[in-house]
Amino acid sequence: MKLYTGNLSPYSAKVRMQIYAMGITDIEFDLPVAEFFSGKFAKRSPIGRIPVLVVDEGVIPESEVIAEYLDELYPEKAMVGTTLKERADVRVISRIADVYLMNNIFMCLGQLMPDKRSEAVVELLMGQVKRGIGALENHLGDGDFAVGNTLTRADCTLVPALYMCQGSMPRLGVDNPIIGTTKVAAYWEKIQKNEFAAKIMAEMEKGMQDRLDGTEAKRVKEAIEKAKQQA
Ligand SMILES: N[C@@H](CCC(=O)N[C@@H](CS)C(=O)NCC(=O)O)C(=O)O
Repeated sequence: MKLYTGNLSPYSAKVRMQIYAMGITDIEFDLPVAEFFSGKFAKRSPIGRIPVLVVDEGVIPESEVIAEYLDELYPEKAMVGTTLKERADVRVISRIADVYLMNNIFMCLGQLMPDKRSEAVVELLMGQVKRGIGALENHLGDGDFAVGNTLTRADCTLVPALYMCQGSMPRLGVDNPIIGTTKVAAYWEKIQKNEFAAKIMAEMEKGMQDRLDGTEAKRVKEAIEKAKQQA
């Protein structure tokens, strides 16, 4: 199997965290750089976004669907909890992180440049994130992890989402909404010490560093030139 993934992509980081935590070693990580950065990735996967899992029968897009596929492929290592209610809780928290946090922050990233920013867009989307953080505050349990006392898919989705709340929202001129919460703040402090959480956060940091210092741009330019020569 192959996972099309990028260091900086929070949706990819979520799937990588699950792969590391499940101890899956037969998935190669790759990204067709020229295609992805020139808007031609839809040739590989019609949704045109990463992550994408490539399996023998074809491609599987959407991080949440890939996460469930991996759980079903390796049921003995599945990360969705044990009891029916626990499994529902994992799905609810994963959806809060994905739909209400990550998606809204991600859509707002086009507003990062203060001189080109639409404050109305920022207000709309960041308002949704703050509401999502409120929902998370009400749904987090009292155990060591997001749901109960074991690492689940809920943690894999929450880590990149909270990482973005902390890192990206201040860059949009909005306070980090984790500050001022009780359960979310305590959870966030604790989960960052988990080895798999720490690993994907380091990868996202590296992706950000590559973007800021021009390494990514250089890699993209070289890949596009190579693709042109091969065409
Ligand atoms: N709902 C999707 C979102 C994936 C997504 O938006 N990925 C971003 C990178 S983090 C992407 O590929 N963006 C490229 C684009 O929008 O063209 C998922 O959960 O996998």
